Amino acid sequence: MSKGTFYITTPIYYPSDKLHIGHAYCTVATDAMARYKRLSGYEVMFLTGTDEHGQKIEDKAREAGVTPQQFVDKIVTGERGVLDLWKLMNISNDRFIRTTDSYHVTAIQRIFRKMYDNGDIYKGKYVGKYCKPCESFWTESQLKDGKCPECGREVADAEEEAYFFRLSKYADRVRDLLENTDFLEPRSRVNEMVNNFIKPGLEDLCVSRTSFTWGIPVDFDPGHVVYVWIDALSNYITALGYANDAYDDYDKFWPADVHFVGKEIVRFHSIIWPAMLMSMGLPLPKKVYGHGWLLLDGGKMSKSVGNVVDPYLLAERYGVDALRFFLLRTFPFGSDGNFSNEALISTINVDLANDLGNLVSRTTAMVNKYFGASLPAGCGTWAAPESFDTELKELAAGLRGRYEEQMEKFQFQNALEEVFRVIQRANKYIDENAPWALAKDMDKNGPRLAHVLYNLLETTRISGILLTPFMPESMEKLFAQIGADESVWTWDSAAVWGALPETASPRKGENLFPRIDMEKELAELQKLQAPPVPAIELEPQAEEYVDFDTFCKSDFRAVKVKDCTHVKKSEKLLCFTLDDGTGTDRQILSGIAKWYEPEQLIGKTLVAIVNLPPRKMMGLASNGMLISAVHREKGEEKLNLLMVDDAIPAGAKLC
Ligand code: ME8
Repeated sequence: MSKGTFYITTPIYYPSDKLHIGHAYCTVATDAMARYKRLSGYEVMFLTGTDEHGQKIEDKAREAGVTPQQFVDKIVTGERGVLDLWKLMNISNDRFIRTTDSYHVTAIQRIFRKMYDNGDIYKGKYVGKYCKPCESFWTESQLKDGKCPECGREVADAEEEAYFFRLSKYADRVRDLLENTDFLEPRSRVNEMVNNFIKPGLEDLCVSRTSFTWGIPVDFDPGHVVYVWIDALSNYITALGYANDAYDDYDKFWPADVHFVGKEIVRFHSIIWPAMLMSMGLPLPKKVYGHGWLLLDGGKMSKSVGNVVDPYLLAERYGVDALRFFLLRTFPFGSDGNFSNEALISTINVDLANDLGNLVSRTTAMVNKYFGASLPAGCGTWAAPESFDTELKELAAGLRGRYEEQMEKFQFQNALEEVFRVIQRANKYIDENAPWALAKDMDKNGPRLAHVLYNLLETTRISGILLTPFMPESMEKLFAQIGADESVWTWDSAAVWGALPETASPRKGENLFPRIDMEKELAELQKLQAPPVPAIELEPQAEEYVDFDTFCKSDFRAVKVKDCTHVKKSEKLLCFTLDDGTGTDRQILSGIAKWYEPEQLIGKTLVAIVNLPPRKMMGLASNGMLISAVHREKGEEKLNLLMVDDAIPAGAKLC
């Protein structure tokens, strides 16, 4: 019998670059939560996906020389793309949405029209600031030192005809939602939203663009594409079939139980998203939880900063479960956490190899050594329990309740702390009972020894069930080793002491979490994580000699750029007006527009060969050639004009 439904989402990721461990953090947390809810009897809908529109993607695709669709396809479905990463991380999502999916496109057009028809979207003129990397509009008052308040980068002036969403109309209702309900957690994020965004006055939001095309066209005004955040946020309902026929479980799962989102996008989820839903007359999600960032060297791990950690590398070396466990065991979900290789290895060594791994391997080895295939019947009860027997049993039997309390608050770290308190207690119990001493006189102590080992197996089983949402594969192996079959891996049995049959057959198996040599491993990781040296390809050197007198005939001179412009109708050519020291300007055309903007070059001192015969290009005369250095990097041609010290006067001969 299902306890009900549970709908949980991650943000949908920008396929602008390969995802890193920071992205995996939220998805692993969502996965652990979804698995926990399934285990405890809920019918779960776990949604994730990709947010594929916007100017940033359009620009990147252009740089890569492919269409935006080809660009996103490669990052989403290509080798080591988004889908591969979720497979690697053992993510159990029930659905995956791409905002380029046709059903979503249709649904967004309907949603936009609905908000327009009810008067909440109107046409106006947008004047403001736009941060391209964040795809965010800002008003002057929101800028921080004139820059994007989110990423600190330069913002550009933006003015265009645009549609606006009457966000201001919903300011009071949203404020009430934030201040007087548990809609947004952790609570600290509420003050941030109210003080930074609502109190200064919520302005209407620009929700269409005309300056690029990679987006969902407004169907009644196709020059406009829908603002990416309207498109992206709506994924949470379109993926259930809202305003489309691709799915039909909107009524079953909406409103969502929780949206997990990174702290920098709480603003969109706790202000814009509820206001959109209010405008559409739809129920609001029950909760938005804003988690912290994974930091590296104190800064947010992000591809544009270049400080990312590759999940493939870590998962291949330590196993996916160890990595999943580390992410949720080490950092409190609501706060930022500093990633380090030391912390990762130390968590694996202390919690997994020492505490859990040792408990399993010592217990199963002792059962096999002292009793063969299984413990004797009757070992589960002991007429006169010692105080430490009672303590261990009570602690283990009550674990599920304490764990559940933390999981319901998304406090993964605390839930795991509860489990490990029991595991540590069990290891202490081994020392208190000294089974190796009991085993010296099996006739006298055999039944007691069997009871001690049964208690250890039972504690391991209960802990294993509650660790399953975090480490699903390893826990299956653990159950096999302690001889627990599926009937005693269940949520119900996690609260029942004694569910493991006394005569279950444990067997010592492979070491679940091998200990890592910290020093050696750190050195190895440092080598592996060093940024790759770009592969530079050079032109092969000429094999033929050129005779000296011929070479000396080439007249190389320092020249100063007086002016530089694009040549009309040519994508490649720049036209230079140069001071070559003769007193008469020299004009040279050069096919370097791909690498330089004309303004960058004015005033620079360059090198030209001036005694080449004049040539005409695009109807313009070119008298000589500018000298550049060329090479290839990752297959792409790179060019740098040779620039010399500005102290060198125009016309100086180079020899
Ligand atoms: O924001 N630590 O996409 P995104 C923790 N498309 N979380 C991190 C992180 C880090 N170092 N780096 C990124 C978007 N994230 C939008 C979402 S939802 C309707 C649209 C998290 O790919 C980040 O906080 O830039 C965000 O929650 C998620 O990865 C996706 O980021």
